[in-house]
Amino acid sequence: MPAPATVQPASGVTYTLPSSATIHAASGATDVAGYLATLLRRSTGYALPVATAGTSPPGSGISLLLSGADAAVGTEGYQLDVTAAAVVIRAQSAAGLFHGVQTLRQLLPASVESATVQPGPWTLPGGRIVDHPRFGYRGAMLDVARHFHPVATVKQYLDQIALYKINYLHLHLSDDQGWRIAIDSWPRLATHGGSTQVGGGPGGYYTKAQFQEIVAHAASRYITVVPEIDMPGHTNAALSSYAELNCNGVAPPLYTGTNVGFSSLCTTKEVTYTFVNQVLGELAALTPGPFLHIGGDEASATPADQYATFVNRVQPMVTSRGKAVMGWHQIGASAVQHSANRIVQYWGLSTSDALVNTAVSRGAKVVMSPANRAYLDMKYNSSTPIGLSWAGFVEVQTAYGWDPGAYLSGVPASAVLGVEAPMWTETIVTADHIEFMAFPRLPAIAELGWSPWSTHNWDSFRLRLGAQGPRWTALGIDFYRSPQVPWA
Ligand code: TNX
Repeated sequence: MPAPATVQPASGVTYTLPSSATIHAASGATDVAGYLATLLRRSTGYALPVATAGTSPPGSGISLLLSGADAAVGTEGYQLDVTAAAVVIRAQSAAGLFHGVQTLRQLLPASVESATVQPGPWTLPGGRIVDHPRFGYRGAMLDVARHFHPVATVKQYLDQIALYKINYLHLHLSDDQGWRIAIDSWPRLATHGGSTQVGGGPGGYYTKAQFQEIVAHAASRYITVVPEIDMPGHTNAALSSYAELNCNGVAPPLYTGTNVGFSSLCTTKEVTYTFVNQVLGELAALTPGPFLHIGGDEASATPADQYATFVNRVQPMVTSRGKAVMGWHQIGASAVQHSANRIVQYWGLSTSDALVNTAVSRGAKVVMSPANRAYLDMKYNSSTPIGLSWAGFVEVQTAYGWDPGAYLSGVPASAVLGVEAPMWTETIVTADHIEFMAFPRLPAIAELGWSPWSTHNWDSFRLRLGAQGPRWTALGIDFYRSPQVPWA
């Protein structure tokens, strides 16, 4: 999970990890080898020393090599060979090896995920997998604005989404209810704007050091962080922090409800552009990844002509820092210009969208997050205790049953950069809530992003998904036991 591109089982062949095994790592693969060793030591209790490998596999143990892979693996894929004597993962990049390690985990018994030593034996089926992703962007989004989620929760979510070869984490860092990242040039954004959340709890924000800690943890899981500052709407927390950002010069109170579409930066004031430019400058400096997300959704409190003027002025503030603009698909409005390598994120309910078509005709790429399929904050059914239902109920089969490459009319697969599963947190307060809403739907979206469409098959998917249950239990993940899935 996700289904590999090609699998050739070797019938009757198995490999059993001996207690004396060594992990051999090519130079450039030692980080991944260390990650694998840490993971396997916990449940096997074996020493599993990491040694430097040459270019050819040593014939025993587990090898992670950066040469000799089938060319089909590309930049992010891997080749995994399991014989009676050894396990060898080959890739063209450390990211490819990391993805191969996720597959290796799933070939071992579920108890390999346990935090304490388990009896084994640690046996895997023999064969060859040659695997690579369908799409380059496989994302998850966490809204840390409606309810603040501390660094430890974000790190744990990163560890969980990495299991399914997700490679982007989009952090929704600002909204009406909270501003969650320290900005030196506008300090009240965090100290005042970050001081509450939906329902009126204490909120919180990330210092720059904490944000960098998240970025670094993500990088150790081969995940790139996409930070979002939502504008010109969804900005009450900023407007409350600085009176001058309001057209009437009056700061509104902080907001702890769940309405949308009532706030707007003052698009006719020059100070607004100084503000946005400084915020994006500081954010770009904290972001090694290629994208800055500028939001742009539900700006109903901004007149349409001013919306376009605003986005047209903001986009160059992103590209001048060497980043590409990402935004919700409303930035596809025809009065808004294209900007280099722009990404529009589709979150609508329909299978055709004029704004997306306009953006694509000008060269934009699309990340697919249709709310009635990919939103992890939608309830599973009418009795789900948390979540929203404005886009409908989203059971596992609904989350799985669509093709991101052929979903929107007029948007060919070649214009689709990938998929993203957003988790809005109006009702999602704890790490446990995040797990319950993400599992099992996140793996469904991850498979749509990774696996070739030729492998798409609900009957196979639900069986493979059911087999993940004991792994989640061993990992302490509290998941929704969908009646659509035969849980192992
Ligand atoms: C719509 S989707 C929103 C968010 C809400 C979400 C709740 C989008 C771009 N905007 O502001 O949190 O619905 O599901």
